Parts: sequence; structure tokens; C-alpha cells
Amino acid sequence: MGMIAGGEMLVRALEQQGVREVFALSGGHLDPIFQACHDHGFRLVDTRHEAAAAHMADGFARTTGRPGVAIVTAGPGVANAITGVANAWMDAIPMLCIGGRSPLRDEDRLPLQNLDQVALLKPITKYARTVLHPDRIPEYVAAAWRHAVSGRPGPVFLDIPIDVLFTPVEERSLPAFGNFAPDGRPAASVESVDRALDALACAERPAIFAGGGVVFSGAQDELREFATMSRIPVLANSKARGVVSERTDLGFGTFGLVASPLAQSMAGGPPDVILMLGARVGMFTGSSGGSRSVIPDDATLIQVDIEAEEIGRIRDVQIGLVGDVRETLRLFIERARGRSFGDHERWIEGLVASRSAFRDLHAAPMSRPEPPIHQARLAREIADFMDGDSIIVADGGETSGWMGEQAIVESAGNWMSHGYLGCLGVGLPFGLAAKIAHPGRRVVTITGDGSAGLNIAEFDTAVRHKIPLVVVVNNDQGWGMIRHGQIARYGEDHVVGAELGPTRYEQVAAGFGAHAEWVTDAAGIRPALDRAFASGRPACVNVMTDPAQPHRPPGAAERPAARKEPAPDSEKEVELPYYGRRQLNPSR
Ligand SMILES: Cc1ncc(C[n+]2csc(CCOP(=O)(O)OP(=O)(O)O)c2C)c(N)n1
Repeated sequence: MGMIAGGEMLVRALEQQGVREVFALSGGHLDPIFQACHDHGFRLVDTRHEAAAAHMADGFARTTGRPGVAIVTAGPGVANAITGVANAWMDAIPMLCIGGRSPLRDEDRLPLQNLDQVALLKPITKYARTVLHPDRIPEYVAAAWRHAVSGRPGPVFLDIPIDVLFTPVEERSLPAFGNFAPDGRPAASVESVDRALDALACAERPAIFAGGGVVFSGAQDELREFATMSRIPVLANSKARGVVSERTDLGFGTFGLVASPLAQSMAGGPPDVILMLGARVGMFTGSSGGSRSVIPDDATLIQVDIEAEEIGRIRDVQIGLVGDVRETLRLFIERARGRSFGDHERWIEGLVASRSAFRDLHAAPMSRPEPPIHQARLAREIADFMDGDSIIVADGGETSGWMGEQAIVESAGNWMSHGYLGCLGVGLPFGLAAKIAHPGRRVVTITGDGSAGLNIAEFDTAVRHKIPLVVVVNNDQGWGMIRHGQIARYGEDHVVGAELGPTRYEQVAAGFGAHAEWVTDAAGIRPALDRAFASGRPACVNVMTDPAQPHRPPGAAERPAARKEPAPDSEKEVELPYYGRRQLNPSR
């Protein structure tokens, strides 16, 4: 047995966890790790910004269910990665961020790139440690991994001082900490499952709200089975969209659907019994309660969560079950055999009809042939282009809303978008991670033009690493959601800091070596998508859409608009070139 350096030890420890790809940005502090990654044949995807590396690790986990790994250098590298780690933290996504660190030898001597990184990362990770001796690297990697994937998942952080990474240790001292998986996962009690089934059996309008706990416990098959046997519709948040295919009459794309007056009138009212599976009460359920909540005050709420303290955190829960979602669902299935559930067909038909109605809300402006392109048209073209295996990533304030309404998601991990951090800029990194994880599938990122700018240099990563991601820019020449919010609140004359130019993002991407398409009329979208995918290269499809078109979510979209929408066929609208409409108030 010879001597090996800490970097080698780290990579071996990662390999023990099944890691084969890492997302990284270099730094001298990381050299031993990079060398070892190379020696072990890891796919090391080096990005142009550390936030992107962290977002990629997050996105990799979202689309595979397995933790992603980001490796960033000491000081600024770690600081830059914080946004990506925070995004994973807010959404309980398992990932490991490894930071370089200044040498222990120079602690308190003002060395280069020195920060108290553990202190910075602690509030946004489940576990954050400095590794103080190379012998202990495998132990810390195993501990970090265990924290990332057990209970409610989440990001973890290790920083490894450069002298620890370079110090050779005897190979024989390498302990095998790889096998820590507990046997089985905890399920809720049979009694509580029976009580939950009693409540569901009496319901007239039952609904299942599925969250990330369904995906990360691997419960997709069990959920489909239970939903099918009980005929209970499943609504999913962003992390869980597609757990039950939205092509069926039991799979729906957002919790908010059941709160909309249109859906309620079509379906006979709001849900009366809700089974929440691995989802938290919060913004996506309308946390403030009352009329804004998608959980009616008088509904029976059954909540299944792996963390006991989550049960009843904001709202009273009638039946609280602590357990792993998959294990608990297996019990639901077992105990539900032979039971009868109510007749929910009218409820289901109403939800299906309202789902279609929302998709067609903008049918008229969608079909207008002349510029500017309506955003719903762009989203519809993308949705129609994708097949059941395809992955759609949506980034941007209004853009994710437009795409969310049009997308039909058929499997978990096929939809990725914003979560509780509401963090713009995830589109390119998430899309790249998805394409790396699923090279044989179509992956498209649709992004607002504002959001595109945040990680636009990742086209370079895509080109260098030959990752043929297609990125569609919904170019409304501004920070749309902010601009439209300001207009609604203060008037057209008071748009401040929310305008952008008619930027040729496809030319920026072409500068990095990507395939480029510029689209100014609706008929051009489909051929541009065809060419972009056929190119087999990373591609940017820059689509000029209507700067004056606000997006209003279901529910809000049903109410009369606050201001008059521009008449699509008015002469003035047609005469002006799309870019001429950028200045909403040229006099200012
Ligand atoms: C990193 C980050 N910066 C700023 C914001 C605030 N913000 C929310 S929506 C929005 C506008 C997004 O514009 P764009 O990406 O062009 O998408 P659009 O709304 O036009 O679809 C902004 C700036 C945010 N959520 N995240």
C-alpha cells in the first residue's frame, strides 16, 4: 500500500456513493481534487460561474432523485455558490457542495481567499463541516451524504483546506464508510392510515397534493397505484409535476387549480378532504389561509411527512402521519384493497375541464399571425413540440407561468422550475444538468430574457462539453413580471429599472459556439425549434414576444384585467415593429 493525497481520498469516497459526474469551477485550492476526478474518469463539467455549478448539482438531483455534487474554490467560489445552495435548501433538494479552503497552517494570518465558509453555509445546509485531517475525508463525505439523503433531504457542505488535500496519507488507513444505508424507511402506523382512508372514503371532492417527498422517496409508482384505485386526483407542486401523468384524468399541474373560481364552478366546489404527501403548507398552498389558501378552512387535511415537526406547522391538521411517503403509501394501498371510495367522477371531470379551459384561456391572441408573438403561443408551441419523455425547464417570472399553463408533464423529473427561493437564473444550469443526466431525451429550457442574462455564459459550458441543450428565450425586452407589476400599481409612466433592450441573445450564444435562431413571428417558432434540435448542438432560440402582455395566474386571470389589454388587431399595434413597443412610455 502506498501513500495517497487527500484529493484522491475525496474522489474515492465520492465514488463509493456512486458519484460519476461533478459540477465545478477551478481554483488552485482544488487542484488535487480535479486531478483525482480526471484519474477516476469522472465527468467534470466546469462551469463559468459557481452559482451555475451549484444550480447544476441541484438540477441533477431534481431530475434523477440522486444528490448532485458541486465543487467550488475557496472564498469567492464558495460565496458565488451560495445562491445555488440556498435554492436547494429552500426546496429540500439533496446535494453536496465541496469548497476549497485556505490552509489550516495559515489560519488567522489573513491568507488568500479566506472566509468563515462553514458559518456562511450553516443556515442553508443540513450539515456543514471543515475536514481537519485527510484520514477523515471518507468519514465526513459519508456523514454529509447521510445528512443529504436521510429524513427530509437537503444540501450539505464540506470545506477541505488545501493542506489537508495535499497531505499524503497511507492508503491502508482509508476506511470504508460507504455502506450506511439503513434497512427500510419508517412508515406511519396502520391505525393512522386507516383513519386517513376513512376520511378519504367519505369525501366528495378529495384531492392529493404531491410534493418533493413523493419524488425523493421514490413513490411515483405507489402514488399512481393509489390514485388509480381510489380515483382521487393528484395535484403536484413544481418538484413533483408529472408524478401522475397530466395526460390522464388524475394528474394535474398545480395546487392552485382547485382554488380558482372557474375550476370550482366546473367541479362543484373546492376539495373537502386533502391528502398532502411530502409537501409543505406554505406559499404554494396559499400560506396565509382564508380566501387565498388552496386548502379551504373547513377541509379535512391529512398530512404525511417524514419530519414530525412539519405536521400542522401552519394549519391545523386533522390526521397527521409521520413516515416516508413511499412506505406509507404502500400501507395505504394494502389497507385500501377491497374498500370502496365515493363516486368522484363529476369532481374529476370538472378538474379536467378546467385544466383544458386554462390552457385555452388565450386561444384568440395565441392564433394571431402578426407580431408581436403572444407568450402563450410560444409556450404552446414548445409544449406541442415535446414528447412524453421530454424535459422542460422553465425560468423567469412570467415565463414560468406561461409555460406552466401549457406544459403537459407525463413523468416526475420532467418539469423543473422555481421553488420557494423564486431564484431566477436556474434555467440554463437546470437544463444542462437534465441533459447530462438524460442524454437521450429532449431537453428544452424556456427562460425570460432577464433570467437568461444571469447565467448566459453557461452556453460556453454547453459548447465545450457538447451538451445539446435547446434554450428558448421569451424575449419581452424587460423584467416582465416586475414591469407589469409596476404598471398595474403605478401606471405606465412609472416603470423603473424593469426595461431591457431588444437584445440578440442568440448572437451572444453563437459567440460561444451555439446554434442560433431569431424568431419574430409565430409561424417561425416551430421551424426554429426543428432546426435547433436537429443541429445536435447547444442552441439558443431567441423569440421576440409581446412586451405589453402581462401574465396572470389561474384565478387572477379569470377576473377582468386591471387595465385594458392592447387590441391585437388595432392598426397601431400592427404597424409598430415588435422592438418599437419596447419603450412603454417613450416620453420618459
Ligand atoms: C435572482 C433573482 N433576482 C431578482 C428577482 C426578482 N424578480 C422576480 S420576477 C423578475 C422578472 C423576471 O424577468 P424575466 O426573467 O425576463 O422573466 P419574465 O417575467 O419577463 O417572464 C425579477 C427581477 C428574483 N426573483 N431572483
